[in-house]
Amino acid sequence: MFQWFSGLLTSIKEFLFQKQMEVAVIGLQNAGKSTLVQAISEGRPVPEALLPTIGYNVKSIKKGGLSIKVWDCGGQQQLRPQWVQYCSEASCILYVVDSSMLDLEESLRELRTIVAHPQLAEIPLLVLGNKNDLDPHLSVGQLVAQLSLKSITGREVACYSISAKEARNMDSVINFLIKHAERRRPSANSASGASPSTPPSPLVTPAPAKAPPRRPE
Ligand SMILES: Nc1nc2c(ncn2[C@@H]2O[C@H](COP(=O)(O)OP(=O)(O)O)[C@@H](O)[C@H]2O)c(=O)[nH]1
Ligand SMILES: [Mg+2]
Repeated sequence: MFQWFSGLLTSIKEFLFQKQMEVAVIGLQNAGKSTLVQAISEGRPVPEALLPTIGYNVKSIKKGGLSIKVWDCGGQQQLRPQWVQYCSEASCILYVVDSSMLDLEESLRELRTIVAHPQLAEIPLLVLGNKNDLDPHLSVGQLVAQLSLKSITGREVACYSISAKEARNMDSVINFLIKHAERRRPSANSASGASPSTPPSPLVTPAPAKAPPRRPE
């Protein structure tokens, strides 16, 4: 009886106080997005390779008082135009890069398209240089330079070096998510709805007042 009651209390507490957020994980195919989602979810290394993501996967992850709905998007070229729909309601965007691939030209091109999209203005961006267990790999400084991250303004941008496979640096990723859990989604913003701490950006235009299109079903 007591167990049942305390279980009920926990459920009510979670329902009332649990913070909710949505996160979009994007990046080229093979960057390690699905492995990252698994590493965040399970908090331990992911030794086995996962099947390629066809379309997208959605996963709900609970971390302490935070409930995270993660959109793991396919990275193949024909799927990339859909990224914007998954990102448009996210509290933050995780952009995963294979840092053992020393040429980031294609990744840079796709990142530029995403950050220039008016619907995604202001959404915090975390760039993750994955596969840092492989040598050689690009350091955070090299990723910042090659992806021109300092030129992205009007939103918070961070860059970490990780290994999803070995679950390295997952705490930093989770802390970034926790920090942005309460951010209002762009669809809830007014046309000029920048938060006071984010200055208007010369690169991105404000989100339009109309509601963004829904994700593909
Ligand atoms: N060495 C290494 N391999 C990784 C890492 N993360 C993912 N991989 C491998 O990269 C391949 C693609 O991973 P996957 O998560 O499916 O990539 P996605 O296409 O971006 O979802 C798989 O063989 C993974 O095992 C990592 O941190 N280090
Ligand atoms: Mg995948």
